[in-house]
Amino acid sequence: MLRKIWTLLLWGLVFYPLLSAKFCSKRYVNGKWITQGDCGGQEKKSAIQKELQRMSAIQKELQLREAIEKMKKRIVDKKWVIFQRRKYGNVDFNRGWDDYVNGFGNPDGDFWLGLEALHQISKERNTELKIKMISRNGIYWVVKYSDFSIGPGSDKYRLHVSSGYSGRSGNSTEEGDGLFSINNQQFSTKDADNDPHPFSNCASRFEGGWWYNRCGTSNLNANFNSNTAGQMGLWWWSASHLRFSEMMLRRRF
Ligand SMILES: [Ca+2]
Repeated sequence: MLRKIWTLLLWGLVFYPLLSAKFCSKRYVNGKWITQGDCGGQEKKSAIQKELQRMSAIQKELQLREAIEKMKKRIVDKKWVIFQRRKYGNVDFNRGWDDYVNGFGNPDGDFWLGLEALHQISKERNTELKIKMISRNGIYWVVKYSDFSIGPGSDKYRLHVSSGYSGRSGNSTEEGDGLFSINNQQFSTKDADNDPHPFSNCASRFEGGWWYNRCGTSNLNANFNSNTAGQMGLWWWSASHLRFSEMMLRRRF
């Protein structure tokens, strides 16, 4: 009999925490959270989860800062500095203003360097722009603007490109000055509509921050994986659903 009681007690010790954890619940009563059961395990788990997310965000931030430092050196050395890449489609570009200002993504993969860094690098107005693209049909082409700079945050990082545009693809669909209609426009994101379209927030409509007009002739920050009817994915002039883009700048003198 005594042995049976001991056995029951032992099983109780094993199962009680499991059962009570299983029945952990929280209710909001009269302005307070009431906890029922043992929620300690779950809280600990979510704290660890949060800490891991924080560490991963810090790591990404450091990678980006490191990339910016390297790029500053490349700028001094008059080498090309890549500031935007779309290749894998695994980074979300449908982001808010702060992300576009500070940069996001992985500098070895898909990323956006950040508007503030772009402004700092180009503010002396002696930088040129080159963009490499691959269409959905696999056609590769390059466009160049001999003058490229980004205005300050107080002017919403306005785009300035020269008229000295040159393209090279050998295909009329891709040929075209994709920045023509958005030159001298401010930057817009889904939460900061600075485009002149009176009825639309172009950044929300095309799922990515960009310099828009009404709405424009290009967007290399649009939804890479878009296959919704009416959406064009990454587009340049009359070519839509591009499979690759790399935007880069270089000091001219
Ligand atoms: Ca608008």
